[in-house]
Amino acid sequence: MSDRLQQFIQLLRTDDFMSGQDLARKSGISRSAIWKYIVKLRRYGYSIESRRGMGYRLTARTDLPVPWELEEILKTSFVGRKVVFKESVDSTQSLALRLAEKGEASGLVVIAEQQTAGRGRLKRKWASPKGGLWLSVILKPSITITMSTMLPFAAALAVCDAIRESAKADAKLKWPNDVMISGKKVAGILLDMSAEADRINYVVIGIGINANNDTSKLKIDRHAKPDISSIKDSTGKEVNRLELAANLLSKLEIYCSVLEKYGPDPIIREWKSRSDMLGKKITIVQQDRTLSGIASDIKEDGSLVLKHKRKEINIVAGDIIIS
Ligand code: BT5
Repeated sequence: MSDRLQQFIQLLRTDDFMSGQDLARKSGISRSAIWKYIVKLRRYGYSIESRRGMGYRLTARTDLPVPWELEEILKTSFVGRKVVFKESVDSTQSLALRLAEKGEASGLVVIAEQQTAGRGRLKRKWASPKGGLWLSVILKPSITITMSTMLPFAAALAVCDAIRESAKADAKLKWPNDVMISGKKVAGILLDMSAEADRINYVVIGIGINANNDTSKLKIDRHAKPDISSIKDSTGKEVNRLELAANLLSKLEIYCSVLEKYGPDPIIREWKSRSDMLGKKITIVQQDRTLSGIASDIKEDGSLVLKHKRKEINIVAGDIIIS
């Protein structure tokens, strides 16, 4: 986004209508290009009133987390200080991985208004139409490879807290990486990592939040459909995605630095306090087996302890159904 467009938005923000001529003069954009800028901003979700003989006036700002708006409200020191925004992309995760491979710094965030090939864990598809919040963050944390299993937990905490704050919804956590409202999945987390010997080169944390998208229209695997929702569908109100994203990025920065400084304990403690599945009867669906029992604890490595026929079994992967 050029500085010119940013300046253009500043000019439109003034209370009065501004003529095309004045806009052109003050922004340095040619008169013939003014209309193109107006169309572009409207496409990004800005409401701009135009009146014959009077000019243009900004009546509502966008709620999309575009870099120039995020920059104004972000309170982080490095996460989100550089943002790549796409109206449409195959997957923010794939793009962020390519950028990380090229040497982009820790904290870079890729955000898309929609994804055409969004992905979940185990190469599953992640439906990502307009209205949601789809983003990936490059991080280079100073932690051991073993401790990296805690990163999705730190990210889930950040998502949970950001939803609680920005949407005033009672978000809860479900193992391993789901964020739920009223028992329905509203967000998921994905972790990709590049490491050598005992050193992490970088990780890319992908976060998908059904914010204002209509989940009844999502094209996803049939089995998961009854258990999913969006923030809007579950609260009845749209959430401001710009505020949600800013909140999320600052909490992600905080929880990752907690992990770096103090290790897994505080992350697991906070995670447990936002989850209501411990002590409940659950069924774990894994690729080759299904197990039922009581979810009894989360261990330091992020594995779930399942009490099954008087035995304790450590579960490292799987999908959970809470009875
Ligand atoms: C996840 O996988 O929950 C991780 C999702 C991560 C998505 C983000 S979006 C930004 C970044 N870029 C990407 O390409 N990905 C990340 P998992 O637990 O495996 O859940 C996947 C399953 O959830 C699918 O098999 C579907 O059944 C279901 N699903 C698909 N789209 C969904 C949606 N929008 N909301 C809820 N469930 C969905």
